[in-house]
Amino acid sequence: MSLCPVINGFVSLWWKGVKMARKKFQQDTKYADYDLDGDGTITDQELEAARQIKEEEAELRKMRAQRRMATATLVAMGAFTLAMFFVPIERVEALSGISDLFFLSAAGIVGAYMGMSAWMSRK
Ligand SMILES: [Ca+2]
Repeated sequence: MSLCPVINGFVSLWWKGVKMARKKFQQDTKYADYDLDGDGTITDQELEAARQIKEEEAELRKMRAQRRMATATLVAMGAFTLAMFFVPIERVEALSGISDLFFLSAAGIVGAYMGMSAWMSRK
């Protein structure tokens, strides 16, 4: 029976390989949603699709944030202009340096957003 330890060694090695090849997700894993077709197995294709979906969502969030920033800048420009009608003229003259800078930089932000969205839609 001198062969027995050798065979045992091979069997345990094989079993180790089998256990390593068969991976399982933990109970209630956060990756459960990645099983897109619901067959209980998360394939490489499903993981890849989930990664692409996440990337797309991140891109959409970024674009929404930029659109909100441009919208807020436009609204602020309008509000600033409207406020000029109600502010005494000497204050307007005192603030003229700031308001010039404000309008230039706000127009830059809105223009950059518009140019970037036009460039992105062409791509
Ligand atoms: Ca699946």
